[in-house]
Amino acid sequence: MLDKDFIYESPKLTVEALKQAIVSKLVFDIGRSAQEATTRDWLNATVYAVRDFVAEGWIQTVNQFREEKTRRVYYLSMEFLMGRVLSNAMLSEGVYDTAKQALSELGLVLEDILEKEADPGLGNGGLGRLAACFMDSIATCNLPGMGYGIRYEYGMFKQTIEDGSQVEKPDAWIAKGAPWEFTRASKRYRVRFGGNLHFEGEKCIWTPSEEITALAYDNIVPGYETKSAATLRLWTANAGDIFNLANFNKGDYFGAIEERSSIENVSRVLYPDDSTWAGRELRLRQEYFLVSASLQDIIKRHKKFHGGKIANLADKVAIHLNDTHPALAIPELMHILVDQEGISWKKAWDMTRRIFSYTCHTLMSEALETWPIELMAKVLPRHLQMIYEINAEFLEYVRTYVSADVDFIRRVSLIEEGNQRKVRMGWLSVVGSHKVNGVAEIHSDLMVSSTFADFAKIYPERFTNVTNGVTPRRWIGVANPKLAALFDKYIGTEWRKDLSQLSLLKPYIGKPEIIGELAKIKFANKKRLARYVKNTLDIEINPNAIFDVQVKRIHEYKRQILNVLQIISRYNQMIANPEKNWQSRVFILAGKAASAYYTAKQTIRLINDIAEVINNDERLKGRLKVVFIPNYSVSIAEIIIPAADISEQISLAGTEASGTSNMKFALNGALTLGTLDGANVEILENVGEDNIFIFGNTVEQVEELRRNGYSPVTFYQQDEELRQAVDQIALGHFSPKEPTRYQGLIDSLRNYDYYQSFADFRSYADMQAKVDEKYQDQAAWFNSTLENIANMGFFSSDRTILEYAERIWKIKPLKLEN
Ligand code: GLS
Repeated sequence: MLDKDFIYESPKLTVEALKQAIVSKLVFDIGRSAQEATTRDWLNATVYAVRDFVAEGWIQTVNQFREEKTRRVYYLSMEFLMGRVLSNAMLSEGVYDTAKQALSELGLVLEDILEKEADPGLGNGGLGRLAACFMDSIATCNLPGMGYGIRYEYGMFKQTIEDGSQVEKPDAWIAKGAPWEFTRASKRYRVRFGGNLHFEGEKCIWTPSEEITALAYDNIVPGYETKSAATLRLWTANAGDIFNLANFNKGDYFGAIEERSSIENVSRVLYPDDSTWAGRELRLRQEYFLVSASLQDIIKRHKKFHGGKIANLADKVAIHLNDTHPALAIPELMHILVDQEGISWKKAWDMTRRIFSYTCHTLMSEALETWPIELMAKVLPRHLQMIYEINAEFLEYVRTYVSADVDFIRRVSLIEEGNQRKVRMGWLSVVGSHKVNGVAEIHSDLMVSSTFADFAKIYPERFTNVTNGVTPRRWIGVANPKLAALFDKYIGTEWRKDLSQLSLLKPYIGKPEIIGELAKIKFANKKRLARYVKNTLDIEINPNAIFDVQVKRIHEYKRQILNVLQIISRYNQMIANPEKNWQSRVFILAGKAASAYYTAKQTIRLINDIAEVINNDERLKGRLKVVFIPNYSVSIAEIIIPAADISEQISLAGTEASGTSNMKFALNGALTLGTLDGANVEILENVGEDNIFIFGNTVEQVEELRRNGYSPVTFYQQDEELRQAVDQIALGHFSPKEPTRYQGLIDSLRNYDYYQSFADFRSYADMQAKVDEKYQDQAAWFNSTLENIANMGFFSSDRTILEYAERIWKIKPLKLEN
């Protein structure tokens, strides 16, 4: 038995020690000699060596949380879009340069090794990436917190472009090995589904008919320059030793493992859609799988460290619902407290509401989850029954204290009536939480004035705003090392942990030296992106042109189509007037379309079709290029974002809850071209109107247009440039082999244009002209860039997470022992 006071002395992090560690991992953990090792073997050996250093602090943090019995937060999310880990971990541990040198002495190039790391795509877009930034901030701010998610075997699909169209390929990321994770063979829980209910007196007994096992894998999330590290626990469905011997003996080999595969399907694949999800049973099962395994784990841990006591759970535990996806945690906790722990309903409900908080990430009605009653009754009968009880009590409260108006009651009921009755998960999340927040000021305001207006009357104190943020470690430190070095030179290194320090750059505004350096860094990053584009797409782009970038999921509300219309109109003007001194531009787009979302897929095809025509038109002399970069992911974002001059954030006002790429771009010195939507509004407030290009209708104007019967065709008729662009698409100018390819798309725009692209076209195109004009004066441009950066300190996920900690979770950063 190890002495309690035994102290593990980690080796000093010299180049020599790291070299030894890497080679030792290669030989003893991977079983390869240096002579036969592949780059992937070296990657894994390096990961194992670095992981040792991180693990030490991690174990210490976990122990300290345990000993201090601190209140903790558990962040439940169906998505964590973590990105590659190694370079971030090395920077956090301060061993980046040491590792580079160690590898170089072993005859290896660090950058080649980093490129081999898989980029786990366990999320769709902003929501999942935000969860990853939050984990990074929880660790860096020494907060007692832990994330829970699903270890999907297949992450977000790989996007390839074939003949201009998106083709989805499976992303079997685990197959390459997941060297960061620790398998927790002893952390396994039974998750049960189906069956029936019966009552014994007052007591409801659930007899499930199916059972699967959830197995834990722990991922360490290192904090920056702190010993602290957070845990992200991901669950895998495991069929254990289920094997149908009867089938096997009959020679039915598939039958023998059929049940096993159907069980393991629960953690097989991430739903590749975050806004128009398919209402399938598998998704419901996935959500419950996450919730049930996580809650069992949370309660087991709590009891272990509080002498088996559960009564103080709400004092010690905060659970956060990342959107409605994990909302089943509310009835699940009630089920545990009432059915298993024998706590009274009233007391259990009081505890539940003190424990949960919920973030609403979207106001798109199709993204607000509802589950058909029949499905819920089949998969989770006890939970449905509990939801009915919660609803009855809630409606009773509303009738007594708020309003007896039948229509109001119908609207707020957790059960949607109609041909098909459904459970409203957003409503359940509000009723079962003590705080509900939106993710940017404008979004939180709209949340209480539209989607949750009735609930804001019932629980006015429950709603709040916490504006999103991003981690500067990844989005500047990893993605843009040259810019990071510039900051270090002028304002010191603290900005990585306190982004408000960027304001120390303000005295340098207008100083030619720093502005010149900024311009050089941007140029170098543009050259890096140009090389990537050349290597992957064989398209030459000119780093002296404006790099105008729109990268995000492809969705009608994000209005890639507005960008396309403006590009075509620019193209037409250049062709009509080729001798004019046109500002060179490269339009760069990237993003995935949900596999069943036809319009989004058509949009990708259209972008590639116009790229084909424009890029090959010699009359333009290379002054206009359009590039669609396939398979947008965290690691591709790390190349694109630092290279952007213009960040396109052009969603229809009132539709993008926050956006977070807008923050990453501005921090990397791109100027925002955007509508008054989401966090753009707060970016404008921070950077000032001279340093941002704002256009388009406001939320109020959008609503007024809708109220008065918006007629896109009127805008089409009035604006000749718009009309020409629209007609060209409709008549097959960009798809000569199939002239009617975009007929449907254009008909829908001309007749409905739900996201009002036509209404905003003119002000968008005019603002684009102002961009050209401003870019002519390079000194003024880069001065704006600097002013932008210096005013972006608010948008750190550390600030965001500390707001959650203080105002919502009521948890405090830990003072770490050295
Ligand atoms: C999203 C929103 O669409 C984004 O605007 C937001 O920045 C993000 C994180 O809060 O959440 N909601 C969603 O369902 N997917 C998102 O990216």
